[in-house]
Amino acid sequence: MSDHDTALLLVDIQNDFCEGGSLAVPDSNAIFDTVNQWIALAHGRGWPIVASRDWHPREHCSFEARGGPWPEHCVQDTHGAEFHPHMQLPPETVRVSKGTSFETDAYSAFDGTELEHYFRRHGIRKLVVAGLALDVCVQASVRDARKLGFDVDLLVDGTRAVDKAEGPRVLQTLEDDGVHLVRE
Ligand code: VGL
Ligand code: ZN
Repeated sequence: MSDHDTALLLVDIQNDFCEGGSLAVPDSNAIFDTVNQWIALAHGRGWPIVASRDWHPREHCSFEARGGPWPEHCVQDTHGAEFHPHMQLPPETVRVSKGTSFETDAYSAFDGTELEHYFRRHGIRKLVVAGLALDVCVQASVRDARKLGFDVDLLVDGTRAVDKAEGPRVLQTLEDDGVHLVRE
């Protein structure tokens, strides 16, 4: 198989979005088997691996204390903002930070990061995507990827929704948008 044009994109797999975190996604710890299998596969095939992280300054506009929709989460350089230790990232993983401005939020890994340029420079046309949360940052990232013309495989077992009831609807919407849903 020729797959020199494929990259693995892991969205926001950080302590605060996992079980025990301040914005814990239900059942999120169930994603690690799939995530780590695909990291190993990507590593073996020499695909670029990109891990995005939500990386907010203190008093970010998305926090409830500022009138935003979310509890405080992923504050820069705190434990909650660290990549979850169960995710076995190889050293050459490209880390991308987003949501770093005080007054602007960024759900998509492409928003304000110039990640598109990194993929283009490496001749990437296809993305395999997993991460948290399905109904927030994974959805936004995948929609942007489709708008930018990337082929997208979404790892259904490697993602979970914050609002559990939203999960199936989001998957359907993404599939309608041309995303390939991969169930192991
Ligand atoms: C996210 C809520 C707030 C996410 C980020 O990564 O899905 N969700 N900020
Ligand atoms: Zn956030």
